[in-house]
Amino acid sequence: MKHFRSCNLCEAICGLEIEHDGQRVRSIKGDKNDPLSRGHICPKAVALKDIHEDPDRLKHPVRRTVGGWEKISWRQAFDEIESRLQPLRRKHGNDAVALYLGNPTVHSLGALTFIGSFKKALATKSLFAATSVDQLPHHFAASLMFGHALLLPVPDIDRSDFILILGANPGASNGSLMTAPGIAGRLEAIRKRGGKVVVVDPRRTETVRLADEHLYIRPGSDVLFLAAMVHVILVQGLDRIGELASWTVNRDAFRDAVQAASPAVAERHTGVPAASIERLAGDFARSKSAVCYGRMGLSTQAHGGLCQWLVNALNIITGNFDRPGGAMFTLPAVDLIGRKSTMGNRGRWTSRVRGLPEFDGELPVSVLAEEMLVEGAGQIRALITHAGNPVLSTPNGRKLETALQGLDFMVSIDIYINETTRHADIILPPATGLEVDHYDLIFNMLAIRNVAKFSPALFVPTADRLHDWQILKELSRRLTPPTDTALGWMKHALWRKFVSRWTPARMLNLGLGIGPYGIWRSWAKLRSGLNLKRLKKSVHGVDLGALRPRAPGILMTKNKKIDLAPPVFVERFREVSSSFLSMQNAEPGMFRLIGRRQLRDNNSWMHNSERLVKGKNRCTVMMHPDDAAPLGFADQEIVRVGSRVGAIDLPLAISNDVMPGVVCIPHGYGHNRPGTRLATAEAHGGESVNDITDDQVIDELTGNAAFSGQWVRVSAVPAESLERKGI
Ligand SMILES: Nc1nc2c(c(=O)[nH]1)N[C@H]1C(S)=C(S)[C@@H](COP(=O)(O)OP(=O)(O)OC[C@H]3O[C@@H](n4cnc5c(=O)[nH]c(N)nc54)[C@H](O)[C@@H]3O)O[C@H]1N2
Ligand SMILES: Nc1nc2c(c(=O)[nH]1)N[C@H]1C(S)=C(S)[C@@H](COP(=O)(O)OP(=O)(O)OC[C@H]3O[C@@H](n4cnc5c(=O)[nH]c(N)nc54)[C@H](O)[C@@H]3O)O[C@H]1N2
Ligand code: SF4
Ligand SMILES: [Mo]
Repeated sequence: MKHFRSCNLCEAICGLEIEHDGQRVRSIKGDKNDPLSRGHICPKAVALKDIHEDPDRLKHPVRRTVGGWEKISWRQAFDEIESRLQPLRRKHGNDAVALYLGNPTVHSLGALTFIGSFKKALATKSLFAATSVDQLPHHFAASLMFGHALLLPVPDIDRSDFILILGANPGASNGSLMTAPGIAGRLEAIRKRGGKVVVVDPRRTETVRLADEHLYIRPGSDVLFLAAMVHVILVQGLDRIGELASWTVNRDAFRDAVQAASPAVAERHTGVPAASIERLAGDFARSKSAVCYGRMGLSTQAHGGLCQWLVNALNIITGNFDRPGGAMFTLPAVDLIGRKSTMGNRGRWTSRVRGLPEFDGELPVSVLAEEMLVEGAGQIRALITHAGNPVLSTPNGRKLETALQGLDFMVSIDIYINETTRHADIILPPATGLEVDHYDLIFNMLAIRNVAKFSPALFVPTADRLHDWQILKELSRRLTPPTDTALGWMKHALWRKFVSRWTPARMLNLGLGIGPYGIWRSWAKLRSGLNLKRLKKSVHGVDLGALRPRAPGILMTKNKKIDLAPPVFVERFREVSSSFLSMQNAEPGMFRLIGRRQLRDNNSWMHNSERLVKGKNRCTVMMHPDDAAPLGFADQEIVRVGSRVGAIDLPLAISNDVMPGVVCIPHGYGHNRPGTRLATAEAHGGESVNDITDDQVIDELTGNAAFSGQWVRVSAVPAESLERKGI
């Protein structure tokens, strides 16, 4: 039998064609009829089968006891959570219970439809997410420039003649904040139609192999490169803002802000030759259409916020914003952007210990550990994690690990006992993967074409299993703060009457129905518009067309205009440009650290699939031969990489593909810590790079973790420690 669905493991949402016999998966292939992915998949898709069959995956709640994990019933689990958390909240306040939302949360329809009410029930200001180790600067820039954190422009690569890629490696990651399955073919198509693909990256990546040109850049210095690009364009009069002019404000202030950022200044700090910057700026501005795209490597660095501001600005001043071939907004079938601007959602409260401001309700996860460890009023005493593994994925993971051990209570909603959840008192495992209905609420909003697809569950979980939304709903019900006001009572009654009957399918049906293509949109649409029933009929998904210009109507700033120079950015840029750190005085043995996503990894959690981890050890330190030689290092030798917060020992991979002065280590490894229950992953342990990334090193503007460009020291491993490890 054949089953069609989309893969929800990464942002590419590839269409899958699954052969099965009702019990087991026989094969997983790309669905050629999926309007977006047209048959593309990557090796991870097949691992959906492995996750489904994984004996280490949890299927029932477990409780940690001195004697080990014990199976408990859902009832027992919910009772215990309620009886532990409610008194704690009464005594210490709601903020004493923190919530951390990990990456798969945004890949789950069930979680997304019920996480909002769960957050409301918890009513905590101690809210954290993978956002602040990831795309926070994009939201920050979108909020200040366009009026809403979710107004994220997507590169319209299928119609572009020039793509400038900074700090992204879609060749391995399959794209991010740009849902574009089969990226290699799309980049090739740009080149075939006479266009150009340029990559700026401290490493010669998989994407570089698909590009016309690659420029090395010193990690963390992109802000000056981007500023020099716009500087050249403005000084040489190459800007052609065109009709955008009538709804873009503060253009003079923007011009003033980048006035001093000449290519010569940029060269000194970035290592990119001034002549290359000038040439590139000219090519970009003169191209029929062009788009600048900057992702992880650009966001998780000390100036991530400024970088995303300048990326948007570069697209705007060259007239490549909201027009085909440039950076465009989608018109998704379910539109999650409400009518309320998020512009003021910043700094309404601050973290207790370091005083970092919230953004859109979240605090930077870099402060999570200290908020648990530093004693006093307002201290975090309990934690709920949802689909996250912050011990491996947030900076200074060891410190967080220590902090977790000191908590009064911890709950994890997760499918594995891993490096984080092993510290939980109770783990609640939801159905996942092939067992759930799916519709991509988030990534359809970020896709390079407007598409929609519903994936029904392939295997129905047994009656004793729960979905994430059922777990969240029950927790919300039990953890809603007691109320004694009439309004509160009414709300509660309404909840019981209506909300308790909601399911993800009903919510999706409503979202589709009132959405831009929906059945409830107009009388005419009653016949042809979308609702869930109609969407289900198109098993491969529906194509809703290419992206269309949406401004100025879509803008949510007060004056409905784009702010090219929000004062927050201008001021920060002034500070940064006068105090920029260069690499020139690096001592021998000191390097700038960067990360590395690899095709067969998925952050920290898919290493339990033998098919993905087999083969050569991938958790290595990449170093240029010119750096290795004077230090006397040989290829494959185990070296120690250390920072203020810790040290890890890993094999060296000497390679010409990394820039001199830089070392490159993947994240998401480190599974050989005691106490996990991941057979395969443990064997392929590696070390966690976040044992050495510093929680104090952040983008001061946005609070995002600054993984890229942190200083580390690489040295030989003392002989006695090698012996201890049996190496
Ligand atoms: N040094 C460094 N650190 C990084 C990064 C980097 O590039 N370098 N990248 C950062 C980025 S971009 C991200 S997004 C974060 C990711 O950080 P996290 O989201 O904290 O970590 P993941 O590894 O994605 O862990 C996902 C967890 O979800 C569980 N899970 C999987 N499927 C389901 C499900 O259906 N339901 C539930 N409830 N749980 C599920 C898994 O078992 C796992 O525990 O890491 C960040 N950390
Ligand atoms: N196979 C695989 N795919 C994934 C994931 C995965 O773990 N594995 N994770 C998913 C997730 S959660 C995300 S967020 C996306 C992320 O997807 P991408 O945004 O493509 O992220 P990366 O692949 O980490 O690529 C970041 C690039 O930035 C470069 N870089 C590092 N520092 C700097 C710098 O200072 N300046 C510049 N210019 N470049 C720099 C790195 O060398 C690297 O090539 O991938 C998703 N897809
Ligand atoms: S690229 Fe992403 S969505 Fe596509 S098959 Fe691979 S993991 Fe799944
Ligand atoms: Mo991410």
